[in-house]
Amino acid sequence: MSKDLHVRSTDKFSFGLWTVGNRGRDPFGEAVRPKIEVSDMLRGLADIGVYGVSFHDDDLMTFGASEPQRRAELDAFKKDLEATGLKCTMATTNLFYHPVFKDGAFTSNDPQVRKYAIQKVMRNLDVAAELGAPVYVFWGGREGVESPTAKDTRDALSRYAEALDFLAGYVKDKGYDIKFALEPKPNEPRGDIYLPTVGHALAFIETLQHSEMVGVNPEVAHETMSGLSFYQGVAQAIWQGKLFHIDLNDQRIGRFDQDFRFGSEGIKDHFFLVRLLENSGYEGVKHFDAHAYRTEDVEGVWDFARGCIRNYLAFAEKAREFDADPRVAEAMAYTGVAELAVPTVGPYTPEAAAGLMAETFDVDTLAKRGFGIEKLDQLAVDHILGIA
Ligand code: DIG
Ligand code: MN
Ligand code: MN
Repeated sequence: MSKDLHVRSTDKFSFGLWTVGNRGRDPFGEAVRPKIEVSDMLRGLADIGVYGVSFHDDDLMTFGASEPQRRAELDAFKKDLEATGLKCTMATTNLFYHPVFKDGAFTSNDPQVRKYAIQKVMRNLDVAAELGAPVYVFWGGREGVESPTAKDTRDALSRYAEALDFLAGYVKDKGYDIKFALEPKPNEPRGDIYLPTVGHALAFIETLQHSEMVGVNPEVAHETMSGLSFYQGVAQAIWQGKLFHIDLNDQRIGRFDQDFRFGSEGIKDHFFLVRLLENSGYEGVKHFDAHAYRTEDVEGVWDFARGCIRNYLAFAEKAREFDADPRVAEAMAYTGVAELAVPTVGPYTPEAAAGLMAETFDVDTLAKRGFGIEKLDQLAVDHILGIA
């Protein structure tokens, strides 16, 4: 009998409309599932304890629709939110599906396309503000190249920064309570995508005019595609106060963007990721940007959604058990985990430098120390496997 795991009010799980709405189309095959109406999505998500939903403009309002039709579609969504109690926790723009964006949106070589992209975001920022979405994500899926001859990267990054600065100015001018979160990805659909990793994005943000309102939205699959540790990228984003949102899913390294159910692949990685999110004071939503296997029918889609939540809750429970285990505290003390939190020399002063210079170190004895990390890591694996 599977163990019951219950969603807590503090969990704040959220899903993109495009996740449970994914119909299973892929580059090699047609859709395999019928369209799920937005109202049915919201009811289904509310039924499994979800807190919020996110959307691309075109997920919600028909591309190219008249203002009255957009308004009608938006009002219907607002009614569904009210009926289900779900919050709108993030909004974003589809700047990747329509052929007009084939050479990029903010970084298209065509200035008319660049202007249209910025206008498309402005229109959806108005919608995001109306729905109370606190975070606006920018995933630049088409911002990149196949051939380096096509764009001077320095110009592309300047246009990217210019667009974000202009849009941040729009948000401030309108008085919207919205923060921006950049979502890195190394490639796919473009041969190379700008801002490919959390590190690139964090460095880029510091060049922006309103950097204080711009953070990152790291995605498990994307950082893993780069061969990097998602956990380490999230930890640095938290350390820099820039984890504004997060895309949880799963991925096997060296493959296309799989967007698997959270917890279906990286068991140990996600144990430590969830422990970090739970212990770091991260107050944002736990957003799933994933979709069911193409093999699934609509019932399988809800198995997928429940599985994302179940796995997060399971990792959170195991992390609590791990941190409550006195053997773990003892092993951590031996390893010196808490010692790393102690400053080494503190701020520079000539006196501190002179004092350090005068110190002597018994390097041979220091070199002999064992840190006991095998024992500590095995305790983590024991807890993950339920054999602690
Ligand atoms: C893909 O990982 C991207 C798009 O689905 C969307 O723009 C963003 C929102 O989390 N993730
Ligand atoms: Mn992805
Ligand atoms: Mn994503």
